Amino acid sequence: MKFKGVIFDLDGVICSTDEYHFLAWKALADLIGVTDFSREDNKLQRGVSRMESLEVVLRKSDKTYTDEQKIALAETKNDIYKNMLEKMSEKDLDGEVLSTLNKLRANGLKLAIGSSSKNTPFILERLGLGLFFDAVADGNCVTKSKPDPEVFLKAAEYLSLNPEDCLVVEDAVAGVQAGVAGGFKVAGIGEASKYEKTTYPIASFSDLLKITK
Ligand code: B16
Ligand code: MG
Repeated sequence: MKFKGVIFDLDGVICSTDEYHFLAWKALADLIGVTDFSREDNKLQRGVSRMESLEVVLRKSDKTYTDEQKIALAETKNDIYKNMLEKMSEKDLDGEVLSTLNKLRANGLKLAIGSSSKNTPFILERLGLGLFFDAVADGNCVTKSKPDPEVFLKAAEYLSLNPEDCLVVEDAVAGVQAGVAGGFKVAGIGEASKYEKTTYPIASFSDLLKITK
């Protein structure tokens, strides 16, 4: 067995909340008169913190905002996003993702989450995965966001495993950079499958079964 554990990013890997993030940022951009916020801009928000994501929007605005106003804008976006999350249920967990997670566990691997999101506990609960993972490291327990490796190093520590024994699974360039910086091998899906630093580009979530064998 090549690995003892797998650490999954959440948004864009376990579930499609990356789309909700985009829609909520787009709604906030419209509210403040930034009408050309695009999916290309959204790629720069993947994996990074909420406040760093806000800066991606504000770079497109000609107005300046105080720190207090920025916090209020981030809260407005998060309220829009949480409204979308509230409509989620176990039906939003892809069948291939669930069966692959169960097979990885049956193969003896420890499974963890390593996400920048402060909404991680709520999303996992909505998906029926509230008690599923052996460890959860998220935006609530780190001081530095991806591409810093802190969240993945915490997840490995919670699993009592060394980075070289864990595979990180990511959809974002910043997330792959975080994994590599922490000494992990990284499987990349979606956007991350096209990134040159990704160790194992994958087309489908179940490809993880081949990589970890
Ligand atoms: P929140 P991940 C990241 O989650 C998202 O990719 C990123 O777009 C978002 O800004 C960040 O979480 C913070 O999310 O506002 O919910 O705390 O991809 O690391 O699972
Ligand atoms: Mg992600």
